[in-house]
Amino acid sequence: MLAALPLLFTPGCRKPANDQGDISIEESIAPQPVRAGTETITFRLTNRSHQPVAGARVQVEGDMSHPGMAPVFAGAREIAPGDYRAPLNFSMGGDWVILFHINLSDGRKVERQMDVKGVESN
Ligand SMILES: [Cu+2]
Repeated sequence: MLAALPLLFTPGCRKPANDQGDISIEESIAPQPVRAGTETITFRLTNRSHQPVAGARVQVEGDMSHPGMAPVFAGAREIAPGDYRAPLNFSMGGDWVILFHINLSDGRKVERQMDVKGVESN
């Protein structure tokens, strides 16, 4: 699974264009600027009709692009229908890629990703 990660580093993949394109994700991260340590990732899932997608189980994974670095994981909590939050521990400064492993309540699986570049070192 980890060996396949570089294939996900394709340009423009923040657009929900490829798989399961009816699910959109809007994400933000706080506090800013992003520093090494625990940051809060907040995201909203919506469907094609812009309705919130509730009841998804989401695991958030943080990866760095250089070898020898273990990924970090966090489970997301749904704080309102379609709104989710996860505390993710950025274990070092640098460029990160966040993967959202989304299990929808209807059983479908969706993957989304977010680039977080230039995380500051502590
Ligand atoms: Cu690293």
